Amino acid sequence: MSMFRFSVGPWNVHSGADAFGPEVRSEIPFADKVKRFKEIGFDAVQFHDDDAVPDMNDLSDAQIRAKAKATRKILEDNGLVAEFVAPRLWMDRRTIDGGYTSNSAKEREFADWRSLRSIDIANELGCDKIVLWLAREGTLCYESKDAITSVRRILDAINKMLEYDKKIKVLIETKPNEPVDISFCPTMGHALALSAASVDPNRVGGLLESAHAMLAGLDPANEIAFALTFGKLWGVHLNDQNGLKFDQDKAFGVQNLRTAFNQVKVLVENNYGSKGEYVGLDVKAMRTQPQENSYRHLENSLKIAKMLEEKAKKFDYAFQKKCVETRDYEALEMYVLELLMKG
Ligand code: GLO
Ligand code: MG
Repeated sequence: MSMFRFSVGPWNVHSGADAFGPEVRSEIPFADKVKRFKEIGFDAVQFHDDDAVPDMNDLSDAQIRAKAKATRKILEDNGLVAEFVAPRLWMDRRTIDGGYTSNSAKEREFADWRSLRSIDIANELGCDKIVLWLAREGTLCYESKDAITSVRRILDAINKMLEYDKKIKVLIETKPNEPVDISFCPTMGHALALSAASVDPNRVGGLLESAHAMLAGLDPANEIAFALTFGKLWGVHLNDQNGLKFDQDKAFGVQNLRTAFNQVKVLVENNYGSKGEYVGLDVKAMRTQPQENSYRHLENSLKIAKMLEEKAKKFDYAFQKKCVETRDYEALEMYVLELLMKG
């Protein structure tokens, strides 16, 4: 039995379009995805604001709430709950140059509007977490934005959210690159600095995505541990990545099994989830996959996470202690590899 509860976003089942080619699978309706998520073994769904309320830019605040309520009904009918809502601040023409850090005051206003509506949607969905993936909060041209002003603008936006709703929590999902090569909030350390500087540090934490840490050249297990040290790990996006390439969102553990193991191990050791946190996935099927394999990467990731959880629970701490005492790290390393490779 897993000690974890798992979550997934509807964008994890997608048509396979990439920067170099169009869709290769057909879009699956949201309600169908939700039904399959439950069957596969998920407990909660992650949302972008417009996953829950499509075309929200054209709706009044009241209409947005009503539509979010209807989405909640779909979740409830399938025995699922919402984990978080993330304002999608990277798709609209008004966020071409970023949301909170856009050089245009009007565009920053739009970003704030989407953020506050995300809070309304979260309230209707019955969750208290807002995730900020700061996709375009950075720049492609260093001299085009003042870095200090930009960091302050991100902080101001977070403070506005905290003030708008006194119960909502903000989780910063860090990423060093893509779609911008120069990010204002690339790592967990940056997220926690923003948390500390906010008007309510107790309500600002982090969400660590494995691949994002790797793309920063960091160890995801250590990024997780860093946030756990301060009680700030409120979400994870487990996935995998083949080195410093484009953002791949590979199935969890398929590329770097030992690193995946250490992520699960640190979560297990620290009783992650005991305060209601979910183990979230953020994985994408390979573009080569036919329609009938639309969910296979999710099934595999879940299975791998649970298998690694079992391995972590079997970890021989007495042997580890002995190895540490004699500084026999070769033996310890071999033990870990055998633990992972033996059935
Ligand atoms: C992309 C991000 C993205 C976010 C999602 C929720 O690199 O990982 O998938 O996790 O938009 O904020
Ligand atoms: Mg993610």
